[in-house]
Amino acid sequence: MSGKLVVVSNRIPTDAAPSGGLVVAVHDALEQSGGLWVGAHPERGGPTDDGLTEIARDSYTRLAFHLSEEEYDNYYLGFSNSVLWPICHGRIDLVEIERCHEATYLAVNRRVARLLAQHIEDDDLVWIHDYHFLPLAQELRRLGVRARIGFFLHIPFPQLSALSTLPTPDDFARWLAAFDLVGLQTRRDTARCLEMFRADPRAEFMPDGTVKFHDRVLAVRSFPIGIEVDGFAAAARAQQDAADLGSDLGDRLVIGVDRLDYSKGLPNRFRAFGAFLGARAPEDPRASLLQIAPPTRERVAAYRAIRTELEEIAGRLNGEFATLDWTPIRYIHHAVERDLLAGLYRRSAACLVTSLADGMNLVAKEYVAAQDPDDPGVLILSRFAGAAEDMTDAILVNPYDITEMADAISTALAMPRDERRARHEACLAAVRDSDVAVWADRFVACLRACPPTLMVGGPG
Ligand code: ADQ
Repeated sequence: MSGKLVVVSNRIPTDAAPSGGLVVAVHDALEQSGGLWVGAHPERGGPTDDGLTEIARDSYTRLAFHLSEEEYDNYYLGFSNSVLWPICHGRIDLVEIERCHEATYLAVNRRVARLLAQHIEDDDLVWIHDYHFLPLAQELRRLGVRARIGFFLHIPFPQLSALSTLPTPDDFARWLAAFDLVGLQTRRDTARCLEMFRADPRAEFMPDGTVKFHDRVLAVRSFPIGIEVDGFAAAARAQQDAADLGSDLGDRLVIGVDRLDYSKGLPNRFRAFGAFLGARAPEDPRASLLQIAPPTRERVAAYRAIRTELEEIAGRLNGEFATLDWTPIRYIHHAVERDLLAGLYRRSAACLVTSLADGMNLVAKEYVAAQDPDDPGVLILSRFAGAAEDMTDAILVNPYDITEMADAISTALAMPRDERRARHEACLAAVRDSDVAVWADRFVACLRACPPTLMVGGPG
């Protein structure tokens, strides 16, 4: 029998009843096993070396570490989001290397390890999430932690050549090798991770496919993340029954929902919608694009630039195509409440997901789950989103090809009902296979099955 589950993620829910797919799945897993959830305190500026602050205790406990303003700038906006995020998303042109950012990233991980280690017993399972904590297992091992430690990377695994952009490229493999299990979103990401170890003279492949790295052995597997399918579908149905979701949105609504991030391919999406508008005959029915994209990480220059670029394109296209009673592109800059979002998906004839790189993309899965199976809308999905690996019955597009995306919009809006139903059924089956509860159970079971860690310390 294993001990408790210990989860570490940058964001930690502060509500008694958390909402949102991932948060709900982790919450449910912790309710079953009891344990701890550790993350950054939502308010910055508290004491940074004063232990972990308890923010909730029920069937499990939530603990937070504090970040100073400077740490937030250097660790979160700096190394995490101006080095690791662009490297993992194939945008090495946007990497901003600052020695003090890297130093703070390592220092925050060292401090979190010190605060966390006192709460971990040998038979616990520790599950660490995402690129903010790549060196955390190495730091925990240095402190003598022997528990099984797993890592899940929510974003794409970087290409080997992009890793050379890191200030100290050899660190990446060493950080990962301190975990017992490395979980990735897709088979493609798993192949990239194994390729990195294959190219590393410090690594050796074992007959069972695990990787030996100095004195440690780790497993690398894919665990495609999903959503809470039934809950989301029920919310979409309830919205349709309960509310008139803006009748002035028009009949042929195309929806896009994203954080405003350069990885989501938004400028090309707008250009493709413009090309679709340009190609339509005057007697064709009108279609509108509803784009919901709240800005994030606005203190990073690349995020400010994408916002300006999008506003320019939307303004230009509306100037060219709008009429007194029709605005072809509606662009909303704020988050929309989840139930309303579910209803908007259900009301939309098509959804555009055009990521240039994306770990999975949950919007694609939410859109499919929200549809009326009898009269479903059509998902247009970038083949560079992790979701495309299993949702092959969506209309798959190359997000760099404006004409192909414009054609896909026409095809989706004209698609006969039988074809829409058949494609939707196949996509929904893929979404069900990766339901978020299944995802969490599979990861935890796989971590529990890892052989116990005999040696601590190890490399570096
Ligand atoms: P994200 O990059 O944030 O996630 P995504 O997977 O699409 O991308 O998840 C976004 C979530 O936020 C969805 O649940 C969506 O509904 C919600 N959301 C986005 N914009 C919203 C808005 N304006 N209003 C309300 N809700 C909004 C990262 C990785 C992804 C990976 C996930 C999960 O980049 O590739 O799929 O983690 O692992």
